[in-house]
Amino acid sequence: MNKLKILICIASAMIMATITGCGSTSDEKTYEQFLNDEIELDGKTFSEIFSFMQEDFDMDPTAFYYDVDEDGKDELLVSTLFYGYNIYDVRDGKIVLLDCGEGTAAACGVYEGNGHVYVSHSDFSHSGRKLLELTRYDKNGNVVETITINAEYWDSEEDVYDENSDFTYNGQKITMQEYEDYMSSYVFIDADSEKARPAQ
Ligand SMILES: [Ca+2]
Repeated sequence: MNKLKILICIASAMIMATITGCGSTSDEKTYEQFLNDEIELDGKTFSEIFSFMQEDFDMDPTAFYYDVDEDGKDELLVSTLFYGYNIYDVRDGKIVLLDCGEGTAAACGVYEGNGHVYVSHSDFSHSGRKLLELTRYDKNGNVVETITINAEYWDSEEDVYDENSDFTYNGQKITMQEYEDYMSSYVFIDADSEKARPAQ
């Protein structure tokens, strides 16, 4: 290799390192600015969005990073306890809300299983039903797969399911064993999970 070729190699390696480095650090910087109330989302700061946590539950939300859409870059997850997670992504340098809970009947979470990461909406807190909907997003926020795994037992006096309850997977009837096999194949992701990183 002559001198010029070596120089070109070094120069292009440096440019690549700068581009990749800037890409990930600027996303992280945007999340940090959001967490520090330095930027707003829809006219509200982080503290304003989550002020209900102090008012209703007398506690602060916990925030952590996890790659929810499998693009190699972490999203910001903010746990709101009863409503589950608010999940934020950075697109074109701006913070966006990818998904969130809709009350306790559709609390938002994240599961890993079936070789993928899914955003969940679930109702495990009301009687007569355990409903789970898993949504897989791509990096642009488009839904690429949806799975529903439900158990319904409206007439159970003890509020527990048994072999005679209604179990479905994507609307198709399944057995209790199949239901439990599906449920145990998905692992819930929280701030203590292996690939999660604390955000504050
Ligand atoms: Ca990601």
